[in-house]
Amino acid sequence: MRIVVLAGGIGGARFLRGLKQAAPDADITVIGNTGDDIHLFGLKVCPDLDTVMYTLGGGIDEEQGWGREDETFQVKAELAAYGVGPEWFGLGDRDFATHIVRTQMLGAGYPLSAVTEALCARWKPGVRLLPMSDDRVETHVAVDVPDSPTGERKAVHFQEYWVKMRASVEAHAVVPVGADQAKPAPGVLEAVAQADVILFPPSNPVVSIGTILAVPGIREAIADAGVPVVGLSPIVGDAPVRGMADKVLAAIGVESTATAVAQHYGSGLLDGWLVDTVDAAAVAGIEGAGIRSRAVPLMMTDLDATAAMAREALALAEEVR
Ligand code: GDP
Ligand code: FO1
Ligand code: CA
Repeated sequence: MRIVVLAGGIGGARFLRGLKQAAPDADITVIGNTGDDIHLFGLKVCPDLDTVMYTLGGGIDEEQGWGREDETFQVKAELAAYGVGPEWFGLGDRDFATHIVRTQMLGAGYPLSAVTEALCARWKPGVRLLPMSDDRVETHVAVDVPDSPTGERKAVHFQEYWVKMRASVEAHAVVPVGADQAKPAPGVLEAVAQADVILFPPSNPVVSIGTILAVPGIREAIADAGVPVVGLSPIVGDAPVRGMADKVLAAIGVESTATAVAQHYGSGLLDGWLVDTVDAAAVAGIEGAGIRSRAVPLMMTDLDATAAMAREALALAEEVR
């Protein structure tokens, strides 16, 4: 079975671990979000691709969910001693090597998709990991300029909003800068067209899956694939399980509920939507919107629980096929 998964960072990566256990013989292609990418110290950093690669390859800091295990921060400290920041983004020594190799290969002319394949030759994630695009896309967030008498706004890089500001202020708009001009990376549209099932893991609907869908051609290819498209809600009990997805959902006028997120994707894109058992009352309304829905446990507390979620998603896909 050929499965295509659109993935952000932690939510996507952890779900993929469960999917690999649930469907060990499946051929899994992951279309990864690159809107979180940022250039720091002259290096290209791809947080969501790296989170998937390290999580599936066995190099992730499990507790944190991003970055390398057994990490040290000597380079960061040395840069700070030169007064070179940003100090708010914690790039570790082991992680730096990934960004150096990536930047070196990009400088030599390789596209990001080829670079990602080369990095994965080391980590062997057991899936085919494709960036959504080889073209530069960087999400920005419109926020108020503090204390501006004229109510001025400014755009900050997504990482500045998420990591430095901890999404503590209102997001007025979320813009995947460059997405409108970006082309799907080689293999992306082909994988979608050849898929037997397409899954949206419990990734951020705005800055992870929303960004991937903003690359012209990808949303259309999914809608036209003619195979079941099934998602799992990242919102449980009217709040994100982890992180600040509510802030970026508010920016696009979507409530932080499992129902609102399903309706946001819409029945034109989604065939099935899993909600957590605490949201069982939402199932009828989602089905009323033309999307088949089931309430099952959706907390990725361990690998077995996550594999059970993946089996439920595949079972729902068979129901709607
Ligand atoms: P990020 O790029 O690291 O933010 O990761 P993703 O975009 O892939 O996923 C983030 C989303 O995962 C958040 O909105 C969380 O609510 C969701 N999430 C994290 N852990 C769980 C879980 O155990 N169950 C569910 N249903 N969602 C989760
Ligand atoms: N998240 C943080 O909250 N603080 C950090 O210092 C930080 C550093 C970092 C370095 C490499 C990397 O791949 C990810 C990193 N993240 C950090 C996670 C991250 O950038 C965000 O959580 C995501 O982009 C949102 O998906
Ligand atoms: Ca992300």
